[in-house]
Amino acid sequence: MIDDRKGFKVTIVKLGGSLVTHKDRARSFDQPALRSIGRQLKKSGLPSPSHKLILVHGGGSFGHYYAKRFGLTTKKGKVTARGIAKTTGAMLELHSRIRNVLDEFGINLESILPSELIERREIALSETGLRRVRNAFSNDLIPISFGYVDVFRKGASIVSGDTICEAIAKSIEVDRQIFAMDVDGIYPTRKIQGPIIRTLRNSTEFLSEERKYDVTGGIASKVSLGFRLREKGTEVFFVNGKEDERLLKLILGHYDVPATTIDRGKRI
Ligand code: IP8
Repeated sequence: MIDDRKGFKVTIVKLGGSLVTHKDRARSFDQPALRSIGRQLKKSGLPSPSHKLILVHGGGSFGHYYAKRFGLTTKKGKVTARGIAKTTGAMLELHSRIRNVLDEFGINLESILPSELIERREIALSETGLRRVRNAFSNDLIPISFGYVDVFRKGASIVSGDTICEAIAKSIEVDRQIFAMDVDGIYPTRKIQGPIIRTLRNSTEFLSEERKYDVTGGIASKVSLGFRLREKGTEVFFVNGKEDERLLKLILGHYDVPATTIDRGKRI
């Protein structure tokens, strides 16, 4: 941990691809969902001197659509130049659409390209990444990054926004990680119906549901990540980002909202 900050809390909000896009329709941006996020972030009044926010977004039907179409996965593999260009282009387009909506709410973002932010081999922030985050904080900006395509000497792979969250949490003490989704939390069955699990005690007590265009592991890998973060002391929540200011309340530390959390003190 190369962390010399203190005196303020850090909350990461991961805007899931299922929230910011219609995941089952290629390149379909969910404007109303983003407006709801914009309203809630604005109302939070963050960043403040005592509480900083970091945003990370996923690929949804932008990045994942092209990744699937051109055979890019989280494993390094040979892919066509066209596949890399289309997938990266779709992520940049989604990123700029997200920026535009949040900007309408007066939210001041500092985009940090994932390739500048993380140290590829270690799942940690690079020196540049750490400096960029600190500088954003000290200028009252909200750093925002996203899942991306990592291009190697030969081949490429997909790096999930979740991995970026993990990298941040390795280098900066993160107090709270909120996964904002299009459903109310984690469900015990594949049906995504009925009551959610309010507190997850182990990473296998639910059945995951894979969506049509998801190449980075869906909810199962998100839950395992949640447990790894919880082990480090980060409070973890899975919440519906569109509903009744639930995200806002969690950001402000009011935990009495429908959401799934991970039990403190339990092991994976
Ligand atoms: O939706 C994936 O990010 P995620 C990014 O956070 C791409 O897993 C390029 C598909």
